[in-house]
Amino acid sequence: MTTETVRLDEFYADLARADLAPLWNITEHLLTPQPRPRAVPWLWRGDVLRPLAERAIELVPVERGGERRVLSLANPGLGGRPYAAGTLWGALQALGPHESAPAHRHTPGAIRFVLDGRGVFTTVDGDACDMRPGDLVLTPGWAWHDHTNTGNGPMFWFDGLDLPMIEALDGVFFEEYPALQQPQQEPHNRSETTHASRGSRTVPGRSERLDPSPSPLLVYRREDTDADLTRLAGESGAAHVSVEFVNPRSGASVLPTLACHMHRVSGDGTATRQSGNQIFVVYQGAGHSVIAGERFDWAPGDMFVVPSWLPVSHHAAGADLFSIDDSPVLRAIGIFRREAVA
Ligand code: 1HN
Repeated sequence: MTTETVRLDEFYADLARADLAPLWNITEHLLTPQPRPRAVPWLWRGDVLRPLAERAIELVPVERGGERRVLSLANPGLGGRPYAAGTLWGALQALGPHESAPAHRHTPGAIRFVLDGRGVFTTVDGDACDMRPGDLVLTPGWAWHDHTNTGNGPMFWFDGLDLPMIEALDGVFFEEYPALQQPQQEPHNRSETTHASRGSRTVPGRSERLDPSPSPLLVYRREDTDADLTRLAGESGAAHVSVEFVNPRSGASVLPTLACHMHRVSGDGTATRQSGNQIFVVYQGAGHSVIAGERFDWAPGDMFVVPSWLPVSHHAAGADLFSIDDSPVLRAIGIFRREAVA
């Protein structure tokens, strides 16, 4: 060996001993020309999810410790982690008749999009928010929350959380409420009474505003969303119309980390891509989406993931899709990109 090689070998050994990694030898791709999400495009069928959630109701109680009866969407690209995408948690939650899920709070923020059933309310910092199919209910980060099913049937909803982002920031805190349930204020739906009429609940397309505070309005009703989409589709005549649910006070996304949209697809949509991840939940109607050239057929109750920067287009004769994405975080740091793809 030449002295040069010996000196170099010694140098690399000394670097490793000093817990240093020379950038010129790092083989994993750090600065990729474009996002390279490890999560893959994936669809979970409602007719697979639902019977499994029903079996969970029969077999698994909702208790302290487990806290929730939740089937998390585990993206096959993420090596067994319980995340739908690198930055997003998505899941189906089930609550049986006369059950409650214990009160707790955590720094990750959550949204619920109700799929089926009646009789559940989620109490958020004392405000009991009644849940009906098609409603969006918020539990902002660090708000106490518990779910109560007063009905005679099971209830099912989609849970979306920013948990993977908060975990990446090493910012997860969790606390149990001292009792199983919080006291509930009467009447229910106080946030709605106070805030629903004080500003718009949705905006066409996507909000450009930013707000570090979550929306004080905690419930967005299906009837209002439906009316907004119907009006927008009538005015624009477009095949695909979308509204974003917004904070009526600031016009920003509902949570500082998560944007929620409802899309009405009638016809063939055009392909777009955006930085950051998206989860879609089919509320009504059947159709299909093409993600990076791969076709995913869907029906009500299906959930699918569009990882960062992959082109997606939606196609249906008439369908409503709910979605969450992490765009408020990318926008807050000035790196959000969205474009049409030919
Ligand atoms: C959580 O608290 C809920 O409150 C749902 O319903 C899903 C997933 C991960 C961590 C906490 C809920 C969750 C969660």
